[in-house]
Amino acid sequence: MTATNRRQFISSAASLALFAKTTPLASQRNMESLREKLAADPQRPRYHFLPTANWMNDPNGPFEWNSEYQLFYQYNPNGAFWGTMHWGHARSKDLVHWEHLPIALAPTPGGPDKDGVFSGSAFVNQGVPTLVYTGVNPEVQCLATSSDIIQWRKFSANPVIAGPPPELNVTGFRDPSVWKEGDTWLMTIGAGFRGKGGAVLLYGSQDAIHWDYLHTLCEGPAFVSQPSKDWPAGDPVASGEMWECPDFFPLGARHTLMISTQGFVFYLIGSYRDRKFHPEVRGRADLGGHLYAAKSMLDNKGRRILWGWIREARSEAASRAGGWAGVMALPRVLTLGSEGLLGIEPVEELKALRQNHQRMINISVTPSTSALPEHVQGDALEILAEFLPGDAEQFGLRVRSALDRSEQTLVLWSRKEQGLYLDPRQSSLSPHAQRDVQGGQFDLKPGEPLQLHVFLDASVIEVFAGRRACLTERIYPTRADSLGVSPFARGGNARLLSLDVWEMRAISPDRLTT
Ligand code: DQQ
Repeated sequence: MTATNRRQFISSAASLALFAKTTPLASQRNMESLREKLAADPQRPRYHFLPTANWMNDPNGPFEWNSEYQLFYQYNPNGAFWGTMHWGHARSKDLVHWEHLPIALAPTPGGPDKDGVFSGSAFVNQGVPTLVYTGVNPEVQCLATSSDIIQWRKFSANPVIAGPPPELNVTGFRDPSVWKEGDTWLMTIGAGFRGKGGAVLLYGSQDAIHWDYLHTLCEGPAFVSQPSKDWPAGDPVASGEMWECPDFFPLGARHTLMISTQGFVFYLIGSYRDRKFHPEVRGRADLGGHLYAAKSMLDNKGRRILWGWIREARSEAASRAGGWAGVMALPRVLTLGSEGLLGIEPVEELKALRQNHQRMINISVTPSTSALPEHVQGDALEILAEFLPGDAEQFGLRVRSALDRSEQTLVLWSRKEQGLYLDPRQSSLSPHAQRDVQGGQFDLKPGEPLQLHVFLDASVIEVFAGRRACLTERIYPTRADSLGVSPFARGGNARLLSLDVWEMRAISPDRLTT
């Protein structure tokens, strides 16, 4: 038994013993059968973070404490559906392996968060780890502190902000984020105005308890004309009149604002003067259709790390039947990229999971190419591919492909659109799976190879392209042989300069169920 396995065994044995002592026999049996089901579920990722069971959505308050990454998340302990929002909690020494911790925050009956502990952030005030979050009905901002990072005590005078400035008439008032400038604490809160668009409200404080409204940090109209279909029409989030989970931070010599609205995550890069943000460029932080509520942190190595919630793209009935919903995206390092746009790459710590490397070079890819010289397959893979476009109209990788191609997913670049896409139309035979093509603009400069960095993990696919774009999606292949990887080209020939494939080790023996 390796040291890691031994540690995992001891910690799961200890939690089993505690579980056995404190839980009635009938629910122990239910839990054990759920645990077995989850551990054997082929759709459940093996190296992405996710809770032991049930529903997860937004990442909340990521920060480093005692050299450990603390990750909180919106969590419903009552099942694999949205509702009764709590803050789940986990920590990691390496951004890859996780230890589940007790629920950090739960609604307090009769309190300002009685109907849900919604999203927020973490900050350290005079050495004390502090969480700031939204209580709902009505939306108000609250604080909680901890002396051991595990037990969180809510501030006795919550809420610290009892509502938006009444004259503003906002569409929403949630998802606070706090930082310090000189002696002044600042807080952003997501909001918006009907008929105008989204907004980020800025508050200031000297003690992080008494807050004054200053002004809007930034406002803006809808980002896209076609929002995600998953938000009901008329909802201010769907129309872009409510910006959720604003995240504002310096990046290189500029400032960046991340916003979740209309079903997508957008970034704005610009300048910050007199406590006002002036955006100059903007883009999609992810070209897929299922990454949302992204939230960043600065780690001790000085890296700006982005977390995001990967939503399900299957029916609620399928999630409920599965017993779990929602996955945390792999941590991504943000940089100020060339031409002032966002640079985005997976953290290098993920390399620790690589095993069984295969490498192939210089392969001509034509419309009749259907396989690689070596057999490559898997549903937990890291793939690094570099293509020269040649004269192909479209080219890329076919993944999770069944032997008879009845299931397959395409990652492709299209010359006509100068775009990067994921085509999941044949990804699954299940009637419960959404299968919309997702993607967006991705220009290749003349002579520039397309670098695709793909992570496959059961129902998750994350594609990083050229260190400056990312596309995250969910796919639900049903067939046991839907594992194949091969290149393809249409309307001409491309060249696969190199292909590196690693199998990825699981981060726990039971798909993080322990
Ligand atoms: N999710 C939270 C809200 C936030 C939304 C509730 C974004 O605080 O606005 O679970 O996904």
